[in-house]
Amino acid sequence: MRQLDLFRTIESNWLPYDGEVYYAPAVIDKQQAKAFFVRLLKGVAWKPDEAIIYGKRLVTSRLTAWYADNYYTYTYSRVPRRALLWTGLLRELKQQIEEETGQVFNACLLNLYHHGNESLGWHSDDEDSLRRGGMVASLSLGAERKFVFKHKHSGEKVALLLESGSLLRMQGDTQLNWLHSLPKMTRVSEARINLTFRQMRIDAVNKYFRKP
Ligand SMILES: O=C(O)CCC(=O)C(=O)O
Ligand SMILES: [Mn+2]
Repeated sequence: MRQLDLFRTIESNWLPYDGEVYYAPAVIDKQQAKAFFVRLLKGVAWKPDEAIIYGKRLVTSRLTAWYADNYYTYTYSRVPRRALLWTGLLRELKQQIEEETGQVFNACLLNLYHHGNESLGWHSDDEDSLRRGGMVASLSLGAERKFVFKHKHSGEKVALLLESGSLLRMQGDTQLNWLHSLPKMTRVSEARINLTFRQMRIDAVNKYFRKP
């Protein structure tokens, strides 16, 4: 497994083939990251995540929220989620990430992990409603957590640490060829908030122009 490499720059691709992942350790300084963390903890409509697996409805202790430009419905793990509209703070963060990446994002999925026992299993962000080959820009705030990629065919793994205030960009064929996961880190007692800014295909999502 590839591990942290001190000689990498923010322009180095972390994946050896079939995808592109770039990591910038400090797009937001640690103090500011902490302030954003506290504001998001209070200001986001957090809810347990749901999945339907083998016909059973599972509810996680990890919390999530889904915000977008419009009332887009995003379905993953077989459960549809209708977006809330951006809050002022989320709009501010979105703008900062757009300046950083040169991309435009129309939606954001947030995750709140209360401690290292909460995790996210292997998956790709490859739903039809996402722009194929588009960018997923992932901002981390709070506890430092390991993040792992696994190639869908070779099984090769690449691991990195996501620091508070860091931005991970996944683009190109990454979602097509690689899975990713946030494994448990039982010794971590602090919480972490992750924001993945996404590019939804407007033609593929339901739009509700009046507040439901
Ligand atoms: O928490 C993370 O860093 C990853 C989140 C993620 O992969 C997702 O929301 O799809
Ligand atoms: Mn993901």
